[in-house]
Amino acid sequence: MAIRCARNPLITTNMVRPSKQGLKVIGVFNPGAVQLPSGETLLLMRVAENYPTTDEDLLLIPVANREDPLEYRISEQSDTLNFSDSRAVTSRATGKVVQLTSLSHIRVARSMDGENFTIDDEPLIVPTIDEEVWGIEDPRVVYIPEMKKYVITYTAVSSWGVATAMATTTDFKTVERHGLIFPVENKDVSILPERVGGYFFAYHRPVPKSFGNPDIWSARSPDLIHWGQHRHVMGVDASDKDAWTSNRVGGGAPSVRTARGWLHIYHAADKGYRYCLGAFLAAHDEPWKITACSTRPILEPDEVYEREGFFPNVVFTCGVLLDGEPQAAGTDDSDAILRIYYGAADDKIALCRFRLGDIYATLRNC
Ligand code: MAN
Repeated sequence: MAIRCARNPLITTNMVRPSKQGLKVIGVFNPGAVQLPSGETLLLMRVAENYPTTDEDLLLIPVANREDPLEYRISEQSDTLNFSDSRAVTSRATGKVVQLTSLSHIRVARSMDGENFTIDDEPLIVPTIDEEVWGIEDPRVVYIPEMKKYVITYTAVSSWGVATAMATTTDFKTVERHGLIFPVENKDVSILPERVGGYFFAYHRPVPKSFGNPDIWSARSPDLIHWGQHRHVMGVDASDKDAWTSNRVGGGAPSVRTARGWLHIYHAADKGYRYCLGAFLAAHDEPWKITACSTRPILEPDEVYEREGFFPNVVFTCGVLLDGEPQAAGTDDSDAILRIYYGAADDKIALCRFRLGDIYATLRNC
């Protein structure tokens, strides 16, 4: 029932100019998406870069606040460091990440038909503050009518951990930064496009360390900066070690208003770090209450471009658009088309479409 775009993958690394001379683009993925009043579709893409080298034994990693790359000699350091995860170098002693293998920033791609994109040469947002020196990742974007601004939430990474920062823009050429809104370790933050009961709502994904799991939570805020009244929304399936949601769940793009509630497309990973997408509906007036959800994935990494890449077997979305005007609660919007822009195997961007009715048909009470 997922209708993958025949042009997939829509955006690949060779279409993206490096942000600085000497750097190489190794991934373009996990984009946020927004449709402008002109009908133009904008993607806010995560672009990952490192320094190219012909020496397979050498890793040259850019860091935001330094000119020269960090050098890792794999053969010399493999007694103490583990290089098996393409995304990060970890310590063999502690199992903790000591360095990511690339530096990400946020770049805009623009399209009138939603499939053919022109990519800006310059980044929209680059890592700047100390809490971002290992990169900024996985942007979500939503238009907030009362502010007349687009609000962007993105993951900010440093040796201190993974946090979520916020920026706003009106023109997608310049941004105003608002600093961190959720401290470490918390990511996958998406904001509802409307206030509910006078408050803004966000889904977020803290990672508990002593016990508990990486689950989806909600929070509310009077001003998008101060967040409180946190509630647990959806958890991993801890009862089945092989479940597609057994390892982690996390929110995707800002929810879209449908006739049946707020529709949210989320990701889930199993113990083998295979990432799939699922959907849930939440009540219009109580977005922390899930009324129906997927029992099986709505999108799985089946195609070659989803199975093979920088980090294999991943479909991951930060950008979902519902075509047409939202229908009133209780009406039938089954024929409306949902576009899901997603990262495939952590290095390219793809698109799939769904009839809303086809998603509804898969959801069960949970
Ligand atoms: C994490 C995030 C994503 C990434 C997946 C799969 O959840 O860092 O950016 O796509 O892992 O690697």
